[in-house]
Amino acid sequence: MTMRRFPEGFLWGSATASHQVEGDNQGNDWWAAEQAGRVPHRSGQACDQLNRYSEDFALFAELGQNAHRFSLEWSRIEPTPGSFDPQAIAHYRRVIETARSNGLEPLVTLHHFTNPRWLAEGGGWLHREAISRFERFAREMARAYRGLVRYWITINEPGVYASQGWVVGVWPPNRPNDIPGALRVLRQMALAHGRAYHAIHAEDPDARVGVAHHWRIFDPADPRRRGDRLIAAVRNRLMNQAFPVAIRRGRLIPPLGNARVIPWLANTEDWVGLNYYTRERDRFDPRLPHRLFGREMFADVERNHLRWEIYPEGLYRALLAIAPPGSGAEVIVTENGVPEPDDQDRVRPTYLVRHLEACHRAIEAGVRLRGYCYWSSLDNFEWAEGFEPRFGLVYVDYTTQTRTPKPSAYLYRDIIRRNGLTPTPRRAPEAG
Ligand code: IFM
Repeated sequence: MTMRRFPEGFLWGSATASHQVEGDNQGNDWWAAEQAGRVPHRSGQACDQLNRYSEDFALFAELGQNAHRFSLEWSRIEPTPGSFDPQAIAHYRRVIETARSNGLEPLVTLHHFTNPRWLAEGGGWLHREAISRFERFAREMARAYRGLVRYWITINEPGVYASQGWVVGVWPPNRPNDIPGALRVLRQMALAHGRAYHAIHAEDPDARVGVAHHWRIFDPADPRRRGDRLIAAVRNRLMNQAFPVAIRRGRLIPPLGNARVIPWLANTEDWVGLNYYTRERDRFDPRLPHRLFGREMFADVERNHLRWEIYPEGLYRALLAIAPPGSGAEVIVTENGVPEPDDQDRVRPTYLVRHLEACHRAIEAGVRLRGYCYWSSLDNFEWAEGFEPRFGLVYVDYTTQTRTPKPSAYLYRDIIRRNGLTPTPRRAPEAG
């Protein structure tokens, strides 16, 4: 088999988010929930990246990467409604410039699960004005970093945010079983994305604006059972498709809205961000209305440390579904990765290669894939799971804050250097 090359100029990066790596994020609703014991773990200093971004970015560049995805912490930048902190803006300017000076193309997320406390306390994403508040923030950011940021991501995983906060209820604002709340949040976020899209373009016509969509494969537990097929299809439509359809066609399809076309919402995606991790197999269960009548079945398959199925074929399927060949859509994998405990790196090398093989097959099938960001650049705070699952290419000792690249970081570096996959590069090479 010959070398499988990726397109010229392919973006090879890794990803993080502010609350997971920065530390000391006292102004946001996650921090408030941590202090109040409404979530099980505290983020504390996390990876202290607020102070260590410069060394970290130099390390990612040394590891061959040419792109880096990270988020701006809204609560630092706009600590009270409508007043923007010049020091925080200057800080993130240095962060973006440091990424650039290390040869890392910045992919910048505006909303990655956390909200300023004032927003959360004032009704959060359920409030009608969340849309204009987010639009104002997006406009300010595009103005502040005009010419420095090409790839903007307005919102990370809106479906996950809505379901973890309002359906499962384990994330702030901790509202379990509130399905109407979740649907309203999704609808509000779609509208907020649309407004932010236009605000960013008004400030910087060269900006390329997208969303990081979480895409999970939903398959029926038993393909012969009609109920299982139905429930998998319903979940696929709600969790995977509702949001992309809303912002592409400008239609808030039921149950998000009345399917009327909102002209300014249509085509508000210059590129598609895809976060892919796993597949779920669904069984119809009439006793679980709050779980949309479905239950996940755990078949005997390869699973990661968090019990998510490892299913590389799903990345191929997700790419074809979200950016079909011939549609013209450009896509970047904005997240894909695997957790392991402690400093283990047993699963990751093979995981990485198999998922990149899936990417390459998708390119061959005609998908316009422009980049791949592994999640995560370094171990970090995994929300309700705390620090125990480690997704990083780089190990973090949280006591000393030392960083140690794992073998998979060097494997990734070698793939990047070749801009392609050799026939069987599954063994991690030595450091150096
Ligand atoms: O850590 C998260 C990230 O914040 C959003 N996508 C999934 C990752 C792994 O769970």
